[in-house]
Amino acid sequence: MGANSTGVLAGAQHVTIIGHNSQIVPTVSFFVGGSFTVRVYTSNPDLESDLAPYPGVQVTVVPAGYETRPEDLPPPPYVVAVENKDIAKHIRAWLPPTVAVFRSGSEQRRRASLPGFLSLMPSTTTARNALMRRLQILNRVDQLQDLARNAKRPLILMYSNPDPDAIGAAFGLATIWKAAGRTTTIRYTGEVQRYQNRLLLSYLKQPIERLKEDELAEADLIAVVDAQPGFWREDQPKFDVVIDHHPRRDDTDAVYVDLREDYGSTSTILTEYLTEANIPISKALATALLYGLTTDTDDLNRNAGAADIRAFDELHHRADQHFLTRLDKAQVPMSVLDHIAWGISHRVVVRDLILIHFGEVPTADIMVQTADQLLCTCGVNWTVCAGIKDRTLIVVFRGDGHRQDVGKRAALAFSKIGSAGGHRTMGRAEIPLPDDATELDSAEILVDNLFRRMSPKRRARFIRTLKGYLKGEGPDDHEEFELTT
Ligand SMILES: [Mn+2]
Repeated sequence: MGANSTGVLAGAQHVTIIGHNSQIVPTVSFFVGGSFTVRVYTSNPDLESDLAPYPGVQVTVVPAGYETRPEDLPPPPYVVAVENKDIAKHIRAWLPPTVAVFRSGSEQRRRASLPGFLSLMPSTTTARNALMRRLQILNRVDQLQDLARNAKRPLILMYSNPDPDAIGAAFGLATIWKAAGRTTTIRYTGEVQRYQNRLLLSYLKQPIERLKEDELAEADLIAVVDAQPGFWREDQPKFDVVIDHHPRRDDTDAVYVDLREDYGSTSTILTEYLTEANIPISKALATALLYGLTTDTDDLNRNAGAADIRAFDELHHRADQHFLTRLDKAQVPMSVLDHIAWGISHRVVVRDLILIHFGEVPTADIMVQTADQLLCTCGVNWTVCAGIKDRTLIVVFRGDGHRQDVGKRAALAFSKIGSAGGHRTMGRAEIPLPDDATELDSAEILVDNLFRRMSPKRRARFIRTLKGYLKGEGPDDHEEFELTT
């Protein structure tokens, strides 16, 4: 890549090198290779002929000691190529005020010498460690591909209901095996339940299906990703390959095992294999791997380390961002919309709180979705949504965690009469209703426990309002307006 092709380097096509040490010829060669024009000031007259073969290099011989500043010194950046500290100081004194002053050679040399100079090259140790890491990964990819070359029917199995990380990792491993000339069957043992995961599978257009009875017996190379053989409590298949980031189980054993507990996702491991081995990552694969990585690490906020951030960097420009946005936004089931609408128009606002009591609900998901959605209201720091399911009053708390701990609030209000708790931004209480309690009585239980310090008069007004809402009409049924074909 030419230096002109990137915006970052566009302003630095010229460099001035000052000195005479052994690094000067390789340094000039380095910059000429990047299409830089190079100006050299040196006390060594031989360098004039040594550097003659390099195009775009202008050499000026200066008196030894570098005590006189040349009149025609170009603007920064500068590379100082001397070993002697005093001479380096003399040269630094020539230069205008700038941060772009390098010392030739690697980091190690610089540390042992002078402050105030940037290092031109990473240290040999840094470069060597990066290469060793890469060689280890390449060795792993060789092992994996050898296994595939010796097999006719490779099978990747995902445990139970596959999540995005398992799907991304399976697709990644199948791609590595495809590069070795094998077509891999990808299967799961449970069901794909979450809407997002079904959407992902239909987007990927890969034949990823539930395991059929004879497929396991027919396979001659079996891998598990994002799980370990011990996850199967019965009928555990005999696995040849295990790639996972869950804590190692004592009984995990296979021909090929790669377990990285310090990685945020299994998709990260597969991304490393693919990028280091230079195996092309399609848009669909990048999308699956990135979705696996970001769901497992909560967008790099949880259990994410340097490897995960590197993988994110490799994937995000290759992935289908519009589809990922769709996956991210698709959170509310259609059937919940009318309940959210009812909730919004029957809300009670107490300072920075929105409280809604739905009464009897078909599913507790209604409270969860509504509490999540209404937290986007300006001036609202927490939401509490209650409802009754199976004679249990379920109270869902959501907060921004900024000024309050809703898990603590949930516990404080309801732990004496039911199970209650959570963490700073999410809480939940489940209170079994007494046999004789009606839907209307549940409003009293809710308000009396949640607002113990409120004056009885205000509390009574509060309860009256909620009861009024519960006696009114419930959510509309919008089915007739759906124009789905
Ligand atoms: Mn995972």
